[in-house]
Amino acid sequence: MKIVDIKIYVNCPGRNFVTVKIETDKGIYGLGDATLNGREMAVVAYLEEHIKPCLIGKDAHQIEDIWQYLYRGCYWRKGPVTMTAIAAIDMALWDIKGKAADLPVYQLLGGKSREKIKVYGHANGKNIEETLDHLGRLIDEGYKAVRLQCAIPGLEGTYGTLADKKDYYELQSDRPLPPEQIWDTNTYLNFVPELFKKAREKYGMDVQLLHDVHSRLTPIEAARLGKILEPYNLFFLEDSVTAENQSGYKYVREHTTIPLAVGEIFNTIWDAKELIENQWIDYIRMAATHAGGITPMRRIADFASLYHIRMAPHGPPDISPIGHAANAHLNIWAPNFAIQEFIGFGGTTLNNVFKHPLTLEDGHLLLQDKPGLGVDFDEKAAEKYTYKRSYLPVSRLKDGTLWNW
Ligand code: CS2
Ligand code: MG
Repeated sequence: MKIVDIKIYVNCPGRNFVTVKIETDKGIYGLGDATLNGREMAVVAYLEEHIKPCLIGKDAHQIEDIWQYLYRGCYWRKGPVTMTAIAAIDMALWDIKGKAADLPVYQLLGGKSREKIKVYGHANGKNIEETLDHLGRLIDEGYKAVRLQCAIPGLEGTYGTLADKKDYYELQSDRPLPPEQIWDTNTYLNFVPELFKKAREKYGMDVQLLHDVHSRLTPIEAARLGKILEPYNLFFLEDSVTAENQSGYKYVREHTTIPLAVGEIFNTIWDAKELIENQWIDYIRMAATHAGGITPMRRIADFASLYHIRMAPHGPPDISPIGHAANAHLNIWAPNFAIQEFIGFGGTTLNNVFKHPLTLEDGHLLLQDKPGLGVDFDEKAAEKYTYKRSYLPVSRLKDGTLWNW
């Protein structure tokens, strides 16, 4: 089965998405997600100019060899742009193989380890009371696990909080330049324990609570936060420290028993190797769209399982339904799957463009049995949602120092 064309679509149904369609001489096509929030057009260029010419005429069934050709065959390896481009090709090839075999992709991976996929939602607010009200609504909707993010008093635009929706960056689509936000670690560390104390007082210990620090602490600050939060029994504390220096997590691990999660910005297994081998973390947050696709995610899941580490794939609204479907097939198969981040997709416009096989029920995602990934993409409908350059925010300390956003 020969690849005869590769089409790349950049659309903005609520927010920017990049979609890859691989067409074959047998009339079967496959879809892949190439969305990299804030750097979409870099991935488009990589696909159009550097990947597409090499793949026309290749056998679409040769998933592994094509992955090695695109990864190992490129002298300049790794990186989010490269691996997101490779991921989209890889997802599309698995989609094609599933359609050709008339089987859902999870069957090609080895079948089901579970019938449904446990998820966690996002509760946000401009203060603790609003955040806890949102938590209560999500509990009523059936979520068993919820991430809490609350604006920090006195800090403009804290990560993950809804300022009447326009600032919830994943859904942002008209941000011509990066907005700047202020961060202050001391204010944050003095505030956030109260959020979880109040959450437990109001809702008890059953609901599983999570929190995303978004890489803003040093290892010893993260260790301090972990210790303070231990009584509130979090499911995990995410991205407490940036992980370019993986051994930073050694210092966090030595001081606290809070479960640690990291990895949404990792793009190859090498970004996580030390963390996994030393069991410095408990959950790995890598997901198909930014980690090179389904092919490497199988390897990462198996490697992590040797060290008691479980899968908790990244799943914000800036991963398209194709990327979420790829995660879902991996989650149904992976013996060491734990939890999937999922807050739904960015509104009705998105549903005009993507038809996906996922339904949310009682805090779990159900994956409809369809051949391949089970997603469809309406190119015609997508045309009217034109790409708008949009940036993620930039973060600075009060003295102007550029900080991790
Ligand atoms: C966040 C992401 O969902 C998460 O855990 O870290 O929403 C992240 O901020 C966005 O994907 C960035 O585009
Ligand atoms: Mg995160």
